[in-house]
Amino acid sequence: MQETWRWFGPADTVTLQQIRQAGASGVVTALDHIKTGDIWPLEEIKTRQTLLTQNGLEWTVVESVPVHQDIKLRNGNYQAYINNYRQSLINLGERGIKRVCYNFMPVVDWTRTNLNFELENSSSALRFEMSDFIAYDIHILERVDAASDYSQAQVGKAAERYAGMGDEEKMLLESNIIAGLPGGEGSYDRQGIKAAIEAFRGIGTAGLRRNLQLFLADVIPAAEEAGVVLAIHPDDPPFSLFGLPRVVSTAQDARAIIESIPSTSNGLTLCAGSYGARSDNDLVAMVNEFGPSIHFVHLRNIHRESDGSFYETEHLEGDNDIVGIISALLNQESARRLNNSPLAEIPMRPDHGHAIGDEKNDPTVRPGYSFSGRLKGLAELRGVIHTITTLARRG
Ligand code: DNO
Repeated sequence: MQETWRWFGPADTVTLQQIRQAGASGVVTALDHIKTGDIWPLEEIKTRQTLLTQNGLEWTVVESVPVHQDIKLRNGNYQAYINNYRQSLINLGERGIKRVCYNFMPVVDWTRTNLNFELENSSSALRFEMSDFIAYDIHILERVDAASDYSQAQVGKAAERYAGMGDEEKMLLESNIIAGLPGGEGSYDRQGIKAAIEAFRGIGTAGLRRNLQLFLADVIPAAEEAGVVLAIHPDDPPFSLFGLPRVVSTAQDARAIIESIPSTSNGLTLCAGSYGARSDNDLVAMVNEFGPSIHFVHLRNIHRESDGSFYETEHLEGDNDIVGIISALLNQESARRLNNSPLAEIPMRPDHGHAIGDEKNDPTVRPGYSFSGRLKGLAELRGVIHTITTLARRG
């Protein structure tokens, strides 16, 4: 597997030199300054790529070329945005950048309620607390009919939670949920998110799924022509938020996407932490089943709780069988090598890390994207990969 590292561009507090020192050879980055829906100009792609090569690094994966909400809704300017998307893929292909991650989550990208969840060793992790989210939805956002999307027990627990919250806690919860996390697309204020949710009201799971398929039908031929593979990122968390549908949450969802347009360009990002937040997703089985379609991997771990809450654990602790997932991925790579696939080596990045040491209270460190936390994760994952490949070589 190729070790990669997510970099948020020249404004990132982590330098390219640090990324090399961490041992990664590839960078996962995006032109986040370009407005969602606009074309990524060839020149700008080249500038970013040159900067990386000058520092001894390769631009391995684009994460993400965001999909405009009009495309997800298939209204407004969606046709123009789709044309732009195709052009961006063609421009990336022209520079030899072959892997593009994207997602199809409506309104909010990845979402957590607590960005500073203190662990026993006093480092901090990201957490999604179900009753906090529901308390926000019903009592702070006051989304119309929100309570009807939850069970009575959930509503009761959320009411209790809300009653115990101070004003500051409410404000922090709101900003954690709606202000947007690193690399995420949506950043809203309260009115803005209400309007965005309203726009998706009534679209339903079938509608969103159809719009995804139509989008793929429109862009996959361009991706193929450009020699680019797309890798859809799962919903994070992998269940409905704000009563809205999510269509990339389960093995069944992934299967439906792959089968809708059989093409190497129509692929998946295996985000272990996202799919793994549901106990009914068997990640090792998913790697075995979807292997040839997996073009990018996010390795991280979570601890699940019975009410749907979870927090991000150490990379080798938690409920995901990371060793099993990596073994299955390495088998997949061997199979690809036998077929002389040009995409044999699968890029992985240590996804998120705890805020440890000085980075814990440093406001310039992006939530989940500390240097030391990810460095620790990468080193541990590298150890697993090294062990498995060494033992396999020895037979
Ligand atoms: C979180 C990330 C997401 C992801 C996008 C993909 O850490 O995995 O921001 O990059 O949702 O489109």
